[in-house]
Amino acid sequence: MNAQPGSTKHGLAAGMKPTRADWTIDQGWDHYGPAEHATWKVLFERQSRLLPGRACDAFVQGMRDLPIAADQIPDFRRLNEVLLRRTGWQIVAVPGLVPDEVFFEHLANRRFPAGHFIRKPHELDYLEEPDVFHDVFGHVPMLMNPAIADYIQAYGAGGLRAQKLGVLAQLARVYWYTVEFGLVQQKDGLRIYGAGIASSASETLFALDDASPNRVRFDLPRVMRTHYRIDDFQETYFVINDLDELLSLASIDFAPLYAQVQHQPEFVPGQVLPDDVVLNRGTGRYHDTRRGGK
Ligand code: HBI
Ligand code: FE
Repeated sequence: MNAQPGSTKHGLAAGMKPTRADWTIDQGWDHYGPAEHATWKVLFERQSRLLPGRACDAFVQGMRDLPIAADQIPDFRRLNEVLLRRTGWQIVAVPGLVPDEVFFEHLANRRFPAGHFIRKPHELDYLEEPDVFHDVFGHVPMLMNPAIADYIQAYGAGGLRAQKLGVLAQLARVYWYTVEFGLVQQKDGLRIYGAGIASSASETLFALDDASPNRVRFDLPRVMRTHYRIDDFQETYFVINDLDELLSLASIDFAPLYAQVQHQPEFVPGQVLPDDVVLNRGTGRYHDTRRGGK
C-alpha cells in the first residue's frame, strides 16, 4: 500500500511512499533524545497518579508485568519479549496512522502498530495521530490480557471482511466504543479499559468522575449505529460487565447484524434511547457549553 501522493496525513512528507508494504519502520530507539524521554516521563507520571482506582484490574496487572517505567520511552524489543510470551502479540513501529487495510492486516496477525514518535510538549493533552504514549501506555497493557488479545485480533479479521462488505463505519464504532473508550463494571466500581481514556489525563477524569457524559450499558447493534466524536471527549461511554464479554463479541457473525443495522437510523453521540440501560444519565453540560448553548 502506498501513501496517496501529496498526502501528509500518514506522517510522511508529501508524495513519499513507505519503504515497506506493511508500513512498518524501525522504532529507532537510540534516536530518542532527552527531551522526548522527558515528555514520556511527564505523561507517564501524570497517568500513574490518576489510574489507581480508575483503570481496570487487567490494565494495572498488564502494566505491572511489562518493562515500562517513567524514566524512558520503552524499547519495543524489550516489550515484545514479555508480550509475545504472554499472549503472542507483538508491537511493530509505524510512522503514525496507517491505511485501514494495513492496520487490520497487522491486528489480524497479532501485531499492534504503534506510532514511534512522541507528541510535542505543547500537545500534551491532545493530538490527532496516535503516538508512542497513546499506543504503548494505553494499548499494550491491555494486550497482555488474553480476552483483549483475542478480541483485537478478531477485530482485525472482522475489519478486512467489513471493508469488503462496505460496513467499515459500523465496525469502527465498535472498536471506538470498546478498545478506545470502553468502561467496565468491576465489583468495586466503574473502571477504564479503553486506551483513549487511559492515555489521557483529562478524559480519565471526564469519563469516570464528571456528571456530563452518559454511561450506558454496552449493546452491540446499538453501538454499531452510534456516531462518535474524534475531536473531543465522548458524550456517551458504553459499559461492559467484564472483559470476557468482548470475547463473546469476537465469535459473533457480524454479517447478519450489518444487514440489519445498515438501513436503520443512526444516533448522534449524546443521544439516550428508550431501550438503553442507563447507568448514569449525563447532564450534557460539557458539550452544551462547547456548542455555545446554555
Ligand atoms: N493506524 N497506526 C494506526 N492506529 C490506529 O488506531 C488506526 C490506524 N489506521 C486506521 C484506524 N486506526 C481506524 O480508522 C480503523 O480502526 C477503522
Ligand atoms: Fe488507539
